[in-house]
Amino acid sequence: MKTLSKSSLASQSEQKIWVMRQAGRYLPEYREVRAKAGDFVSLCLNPEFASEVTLQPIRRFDFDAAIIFSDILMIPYALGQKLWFEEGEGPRLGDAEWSDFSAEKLAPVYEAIRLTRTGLNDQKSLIGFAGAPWTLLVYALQGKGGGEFEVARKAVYADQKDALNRIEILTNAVIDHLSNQIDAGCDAVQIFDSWAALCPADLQNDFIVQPARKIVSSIRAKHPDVTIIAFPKGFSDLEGFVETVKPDVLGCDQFTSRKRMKTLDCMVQGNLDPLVLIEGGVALEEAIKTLKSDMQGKKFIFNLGHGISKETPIGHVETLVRIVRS
Ligand code: 1CP
Repeated sequence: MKTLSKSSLASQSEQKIWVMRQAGRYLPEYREVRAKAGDFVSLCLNPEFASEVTLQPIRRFDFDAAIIFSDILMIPYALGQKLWFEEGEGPRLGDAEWSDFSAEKLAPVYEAIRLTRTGLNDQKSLIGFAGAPWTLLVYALQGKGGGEFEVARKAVYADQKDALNRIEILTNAVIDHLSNQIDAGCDAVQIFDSWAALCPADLQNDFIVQPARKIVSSIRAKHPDVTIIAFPKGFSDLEGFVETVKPDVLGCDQFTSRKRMKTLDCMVQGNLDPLVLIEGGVALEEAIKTLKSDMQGKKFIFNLGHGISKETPIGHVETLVRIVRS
């Protein structure tokens, strides 16, 4: 029985924990492999390196699940958009002139999953992931992150028909990419809608909720045993989202109240502030214990409210795992 399998989560015998962006720059062993790979995109597309950095946080912290090392921007890349990494800044995308989704271009990701499954303890879950269509759309139209995606959000109003057409292309690409990851060995998937908070109320149904509903129902129809986690970060109508999309687990950011998390009609994950993990000390111990006790009686996967920061001391992550399991 895998750690994040539906039956294991249903029994909730032990508190499960993993951390978003658990492979990354806060680990010296990651920085070493990253330097060997040369640049970030080459790291994502090298199966041996990608598998190695996926396993590093499991070896160090014994998290309950591994998440395959890749990036949400691999989907625009597979649609033919140029992708590169501006050193010291972040990922950049070229013009959004797309062709058909090419699973072939993502073959190294699927190979990395097969390698990782072989190297991972049989009991541990391996999570595959994709960006949600809305978040992918704003990156694809803006070409980079860093702001509030004003260029992309205006482009959506300038030609809403084109934007909706792109949402459909992205939705189908997400379904294909998640299915391929499951076929390669992932037993759980997470859909990151990191910029759901930037979607205005009148567009939320078409750009966020319906695409997510289609992704979840398609994956569930093909792979009924796979645990599906949705993370619509900062989305205003979480209740409506859960009711329509029906994920197995809803990821909650650090701003979601515990009262609200407890009343949502599915299992929940996340909510610890990444900043308190950087701060450490008594503040961290208190925060972990409070979250643990607040979630008593609710099916809950321990995680952060957003990705771990590169400034996070390794000792604080060790403290986190120790207190959660105590
Ligand atoms: O080494 C480096 O300098 C690259 C930093 C980095 C890393 C470690 C990037 C560039 N991506 C990743 C890996 C990554 N990205 C994972 C790995 C698996 C894990 O251990 O969790 C995952 C799940 C992602 C997903 C991802 N990429 C998201 C969604 C999650 C989130 O944090 O909201 C987003 C928004 C991206 C885009 C992206 N890729 C990288 C950066 C720095 C960014 C953010 C760009 C921006 O908005 O400015």
